[in-house]
Amino acid sequence: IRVNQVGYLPEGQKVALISDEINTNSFHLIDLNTNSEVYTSEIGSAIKSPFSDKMLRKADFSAFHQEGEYSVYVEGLGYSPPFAIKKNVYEELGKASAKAFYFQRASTSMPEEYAGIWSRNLGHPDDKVYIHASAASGLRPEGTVISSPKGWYDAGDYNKYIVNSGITMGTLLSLLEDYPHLSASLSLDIPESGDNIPDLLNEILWNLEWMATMQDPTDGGVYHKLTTAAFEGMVLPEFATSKRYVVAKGTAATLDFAAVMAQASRVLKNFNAELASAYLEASIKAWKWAEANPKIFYRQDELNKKYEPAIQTGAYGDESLEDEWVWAASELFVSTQDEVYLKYINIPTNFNLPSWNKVNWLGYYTLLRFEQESPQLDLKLINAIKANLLEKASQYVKFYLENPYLTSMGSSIKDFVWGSNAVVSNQGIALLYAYRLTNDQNYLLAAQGNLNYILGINATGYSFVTGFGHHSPLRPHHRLAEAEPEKAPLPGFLAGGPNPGQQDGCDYPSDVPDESYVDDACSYASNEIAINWNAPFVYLVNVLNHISGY
Ligand code: 9MR
Repeated sequence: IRVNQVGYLPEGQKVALISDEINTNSFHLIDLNTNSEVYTSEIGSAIKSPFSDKMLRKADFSAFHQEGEYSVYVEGLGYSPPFAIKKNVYEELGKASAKAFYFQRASTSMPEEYAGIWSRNLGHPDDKVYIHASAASGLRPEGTVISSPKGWYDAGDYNKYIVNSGITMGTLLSLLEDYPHLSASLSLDIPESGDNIPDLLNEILWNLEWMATMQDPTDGGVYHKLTTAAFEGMVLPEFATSKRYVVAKGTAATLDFAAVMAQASRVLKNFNAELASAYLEASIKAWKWAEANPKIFYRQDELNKKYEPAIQTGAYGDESLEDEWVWAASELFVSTQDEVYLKYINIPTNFNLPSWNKVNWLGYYTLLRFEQESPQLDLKLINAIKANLLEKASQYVKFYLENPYLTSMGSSIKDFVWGSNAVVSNQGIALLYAYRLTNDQNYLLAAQGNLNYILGINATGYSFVTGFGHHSPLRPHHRLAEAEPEKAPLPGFLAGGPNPGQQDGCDYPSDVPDESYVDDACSYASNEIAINWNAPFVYLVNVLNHISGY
């Protein structure tokens, strides 16, 4: 019996999913505090799972509104995991998913006051980072030492990658721009809490300050990543002391940097005007470097043939950069109102979901957000953005209504990629934009369906966020967690999710796409955590909590 293991809003839609292994036709809602039955109803007819032979049936208890702790009981099957029905039921989860970024901070100790049982000593000061042979240029020959502190660890590993910081920052900054009140009220209990800057922005600044150091001040180009040569062991940061390098500058990293800095300059304007203008300047400088160097791809294997030491960490290589141009140009256009950027923003002919290597729609979302303030924008462009977004969102709704898991996830088999939980989260964001455009409740319901999927109504039965739900990941591929296996995993982190690619070669319980998940630290392809997966989840869960917070 699959339920949203965190819970349901009193007035919201409430559905559980039941596997058709039994003949029983009714289900019962059990109040776990009084151990009594409070509601009973019929189970719906069986629908086949799109990916396996499983037959699934709906148990709808939307008509029940009483707050409390419950379980769904079906004779012959037993009890579902427990869940709550409660106002603001996603509030703690929303905070924890944002607080997860604090836990990912490099270059700091983590006192108990903010980190609880996950307190730790300082690691990765990154005040002595080496210019790798692949990055040598001008005033910075190979071996030059630079300082590049702060930033977030990318994922389960301890490296800091500009390309992946790009989409992560774009997503979080967009949450600040789309829902300023929500963002201002999100209290994260971090060292900066209580100053006059929203906690979420303070958290973002930790990574922004690092990103700023990744630009070569002489020419404006941006280093692709800051990394050790090989991945570190499963140890705490203070013991992960291998030499760290910045490697080759690249066009993708530089354009992503330009986009983030331009967007950050808008968000920061009201809080720190000086920093805002410095970041806008950095953005323009990066843009100019990219214009002069439009095809510098990060090709790790080729670089490894030429330079030492060989770099074995995450490549984030991307050779199709039209989308990066669109994103950077959109952010720069909105921040500067300079029409020179417009010619880089092509009219979209379809919608593609944001991912670390496909970022054009981050730009289009921004243009939509600033439609009113930007009369220079071609109406054809704006209309195409809206039409393509709504077309895709309607397809998501259609699939959500038809498939037994009641989510847009899986409308394409390609949804189940490495980091599929970022896919379901980003689909949720697209649905929320469609809802903002049209006020059509169906988009909102489908977005909620995606949250339900993440929190338990999926083929694996896991709630994919550490620390939330009765059956959630205990062994994520996360060095901070694996270094101290006696502790519960750090909370608020979204696992990568089902991935039939199974590139890690671990022992998976199933090869079926939506079941290809294993809660084992071995499984970096299905059970790693990553900043670009948490960011869209932070957006989805906090916005749903905010707009349906009855
Ligand atoms: O999220 C990335 C995924 O799309 C790629 O297929 C995969 C292999 O290149 O890499 C993933 O990113 C990892 C990065 O390379 C290193 N840090 C951990 C990231 C999440 O697994």
